[in-house]
Amino acid sequence: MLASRLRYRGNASSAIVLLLMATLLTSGMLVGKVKADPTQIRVQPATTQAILNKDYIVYIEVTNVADLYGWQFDLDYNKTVLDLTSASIDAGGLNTPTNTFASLTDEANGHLSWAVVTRYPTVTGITYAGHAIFEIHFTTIETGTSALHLYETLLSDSQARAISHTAVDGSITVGVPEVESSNSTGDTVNQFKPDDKVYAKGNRLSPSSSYKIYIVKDYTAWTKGTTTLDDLDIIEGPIDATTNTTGHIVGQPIEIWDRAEPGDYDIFADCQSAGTTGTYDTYDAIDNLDVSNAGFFVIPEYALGTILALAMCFAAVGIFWKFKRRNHSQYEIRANYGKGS
Ligand SMILES: [Ca+2]
Ligand SMILES: [Ca+2]
Repeated sequence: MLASRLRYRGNASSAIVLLLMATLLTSGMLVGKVKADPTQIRVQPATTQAILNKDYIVYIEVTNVADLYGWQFDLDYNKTVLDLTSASIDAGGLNTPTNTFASLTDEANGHLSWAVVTRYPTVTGITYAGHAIFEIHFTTIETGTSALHLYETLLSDSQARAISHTAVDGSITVGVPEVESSNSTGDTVNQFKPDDKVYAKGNRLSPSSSYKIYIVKDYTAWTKGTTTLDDLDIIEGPIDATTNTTGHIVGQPIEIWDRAEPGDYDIFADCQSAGTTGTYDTYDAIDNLDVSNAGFFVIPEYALGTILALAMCFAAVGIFWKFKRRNHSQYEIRANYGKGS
């Protein structure tokens, strides 16, 4: 009796829930909440932090699409930053067989234009949450940012109707190669004492490459493509170094000077695997701006003592003036108060 009543009540609550759901569905409340993700044609990954002289792949991806029968896009990239090495259709983005109607790769203008459609009428459209339809391989050849701009995009269904979508651009940013003075544990140091050992570490250098590293007297006119070893007063080097796949110096920090001498210096890392050897160019790194327009300096201890003494003198003078001004203003207040009464 109790069991059947419970069952009855259970059935009743189920019925109520169903009724509520039906009401919500017809009123559009539930339907409204289950928002379909937008259909996109997009660059993936959207942003890439890159180093010079390395290969990168970006995909053109279509997301949340139903009955996709054909696609089309144009893409612009910066040809001074990126060298296009290949462009190809990815399998699985459309039902096969397919016809390719446009396959333009215009490297002179940094431009791609492709259009592909499933071959009528043998197969139908394809539905998926996300799939790469295309892949592009670039080699990075200059520092800076290249937009990857998608436009003239078209997605169509098996009835030859346009599928509403948004196009999402991407970009590749190529960082500037760096070399930096450091101590033996790799901490950046820009001020050394005579006889100190000077070390160097690198970042975003051309990967899997050989470099020659020089310590030169502080040079203030570094100009890419113009400055050569002839312009520089070489103090130490060349020190041979190699880089790993991520653009760091193998075994860094590496010792570049076993006994530092007083002076202001720059570090020049000249890539031997790309660019022009002996000339400062985009594949090279310089350390030249950390302190007083030099990459590092070596200062005798007596000079350090002088600087400290001078700093203390200035501090003492500052305190004296502050004290004097405060006394003066107190005197003025007293004087004014005296006048007022
Ligand atoms: Ca060079
Ligand atoms: Ca430095």
